Amino acid sequence: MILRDAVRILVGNWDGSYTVPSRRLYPHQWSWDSAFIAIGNARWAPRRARSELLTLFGAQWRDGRVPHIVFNPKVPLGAYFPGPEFWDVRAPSGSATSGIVQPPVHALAAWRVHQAEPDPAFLRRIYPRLVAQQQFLRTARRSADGLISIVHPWESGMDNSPAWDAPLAAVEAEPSGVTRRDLDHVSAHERPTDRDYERYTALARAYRDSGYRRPGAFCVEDPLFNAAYGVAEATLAKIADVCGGDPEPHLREAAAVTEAMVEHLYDDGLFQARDVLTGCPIRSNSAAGLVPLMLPGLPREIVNGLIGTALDRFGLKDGVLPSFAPAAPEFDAARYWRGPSWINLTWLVWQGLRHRRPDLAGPLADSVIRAIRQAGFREYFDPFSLLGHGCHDFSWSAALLLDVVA
Ligand code: 2M8
Repeated sequence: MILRDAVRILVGNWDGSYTVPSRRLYPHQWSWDSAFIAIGNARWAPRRARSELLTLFGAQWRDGRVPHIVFNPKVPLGAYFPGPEFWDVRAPSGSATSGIVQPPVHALAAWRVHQAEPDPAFLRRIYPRLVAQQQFLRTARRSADGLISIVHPWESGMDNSPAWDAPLAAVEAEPSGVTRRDLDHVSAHERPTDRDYERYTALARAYRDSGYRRPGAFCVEDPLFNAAYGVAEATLAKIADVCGGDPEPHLREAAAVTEAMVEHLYDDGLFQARDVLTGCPIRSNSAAGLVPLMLPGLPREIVNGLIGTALDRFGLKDGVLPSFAPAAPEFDAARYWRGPSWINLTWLVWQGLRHRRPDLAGPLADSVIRAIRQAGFREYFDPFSLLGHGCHDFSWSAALLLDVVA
């Protein structure tokens, strides 16, 4: 029944060649959502999964960047803020897009789609695009330490994570020009604040006005984003193998970023973000710091440190994984990325645990099923009561359930 409902939601959110995250709140195509959705669709409709990824990469820019939103021209202007008129840019395909990116989990998605239904032609088509996506990050965003930076909280995918409070405080808010549409659909206490939005808008505008070249007052190295980048390289090695390419450079790059992360971002049981503008670590209790568990070459003592933290600070054994450690003062069980449990974040950590600690991975997968059984396919969940928050019929919650139970 629950599986039938998951498929029903994905069918309802399908737009002909890709899936919207949610009909009303997010009526366009989002980058990392499409990767998670493809992973789930691979379980019952691999053709759709391939289409999902190829449609997204159809809007790739010449410099290799994969925009975080591809706008649907049929959706009325003003239905989502900030919309195409704000970003004011088009991909070579002609699609209106945003100008920022999201965590590069797409190589992993492409590989999972291929595993579900082997299709070397699909892999050969998408491989050069995935390589270009990584190349953009190396060219435009890599520091001397070998880490990739993000220039907007939206690029982290965990928009209002408390990890961004300090770097965001340095950004001048821009009260004018913010027309929030999210509050038409979800109550204010479950979303970022107006102040957050004023800063998001100011940052996006500054980046846009530089031709999407120069970061504004926010530039950080995020452990989730860098882990996704490293996992992408490790996965590209497998894809290169099938496509007759050379896996070696990808393996070297995966090892290099893993080493840089261990050296510069790991601190006392958790990976932390670092502020590129001040050079200072951003110490927080974000579950983003557990996602590097996915990296295949992570040293054993670091794996053990992360697992200890997941158990002690995040209550891994007791139930669903919160996005922020509950004992921390910034924790908020209902407000978006400041504490609630998210299925995609849980899935990423689950991937990291599956082969290392099946005894912990199993209950984590069960917690996804439990949350959805109790609250439905909500966008996020109170990690204690499992009360559902955010929008209903959320695509990646449905998609990743299908993967977790497969
Ligand atoms: C949320 O972000 C968008 C901006 O990109 C928003 O709040 O309007 C985040 O949860 C992000 O991770 C996600 O990709 C997006 C669509 O589901 O929504």
